[in-house]
Amino acid sequence: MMRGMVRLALSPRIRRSPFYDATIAAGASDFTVYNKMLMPMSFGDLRGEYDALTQRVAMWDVAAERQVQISGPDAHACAQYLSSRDLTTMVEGQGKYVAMCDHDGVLLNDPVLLKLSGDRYWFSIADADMLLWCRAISAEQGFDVEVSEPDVSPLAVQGPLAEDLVAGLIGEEVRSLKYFWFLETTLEGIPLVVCRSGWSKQGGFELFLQDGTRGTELWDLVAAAGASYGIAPGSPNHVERVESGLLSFGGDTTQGSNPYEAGMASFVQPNIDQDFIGKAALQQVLADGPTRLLVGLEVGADIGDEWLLPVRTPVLLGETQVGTASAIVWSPRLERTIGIAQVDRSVVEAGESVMVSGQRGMHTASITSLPFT
Ligand code: THG
Repeated sequence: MMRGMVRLALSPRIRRSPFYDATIAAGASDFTVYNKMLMPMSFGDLRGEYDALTQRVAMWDVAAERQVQISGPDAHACAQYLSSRDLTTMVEGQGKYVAMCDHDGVLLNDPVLLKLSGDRYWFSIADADMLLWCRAISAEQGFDVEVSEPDVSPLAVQGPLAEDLVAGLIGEEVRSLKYFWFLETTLEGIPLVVCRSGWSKQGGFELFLQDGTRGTELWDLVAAAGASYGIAPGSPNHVERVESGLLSFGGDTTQGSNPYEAGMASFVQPNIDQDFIGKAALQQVLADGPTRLLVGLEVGADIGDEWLLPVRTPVLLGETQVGTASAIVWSPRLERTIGIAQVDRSVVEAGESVMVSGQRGMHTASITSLPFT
């Protein structure tokens, strides 16, 4: 069924999630490697997984979204220096979507940052070695912090029925959590952080398991509580995230992309008083304007399942490559073919139509802003 099928020889360097056994038992069929950990990509029925996510509720092993913990007296200063967003008003129990950049303003990661206390933060990271980066930066800056990867593994519960399910399981207090805010609790003695978050626009929570020996137990509790809601196992959903215009770091971005080229302009504040890595470079990008923009594509062809998996394909204007499409999908919600691409700003601003290549030839596409409506 899946394009590009390979067999992956497992070695100890490829880590197992605490939910690995449970996902295998639930029928996980396809995995990727993310932060050196196996992450399920499908349970064999991508359309069924999309329907569960958008109509009912889905559960995803996203343990590969590892945490980089910054703890100690300088934790706040260190977290701020690593983030291109103002953290001064952030309070305990709050999370924020932030960009982490290098000194040239290049996007290194797009984590959700959780403030557990005044001296303890978690960067919940996308796929890149941020532990090394954070350790190096904190040491070079002389911050009085410890940088570690704690035993923490998120399990996402996403979909229109997710809130009822999690409220029944954890307690009614989860209903009043604002986006990316969280509480600490236990479920049958399993220590959890429960956060209103997740990589979909269907609503939901992530249960951050704080004891890696109890993954199967947590998975089974959620699956049992979810049975009456029609819960199904799934994974971060390629089609829904394109419909919702959510950034896939490392998928939509290329080496050297800055946050403005990744659609993260509203999460970057280069003109704040605080110093942070890449500040001067980002001020320059803001002044000059980015060279490329992350945009939506409306593709004038019914491609069916031609592009079931994320693939990169050139975006052309005449003979010239003017961008790269990182996803093209058939949208069941919009009933048309849509995509996400990085395209030269001049082409976007001129309102040009472009071409993208598919397995069966070239398709015309018009450029639109994200998210799709
Ligand atoms: N869960 C956890 N950690 C993660 C991810 C996750 N870390 C990496 C990656 N995924 C982070 N990526 C995103 C991208 C977008 C959103 C969440 C995580 C998101 N964005 C909304 C938007 O762009 O419209 C809202 C942002 C806002 O308003 O602040 O939800 O999945 N644990």
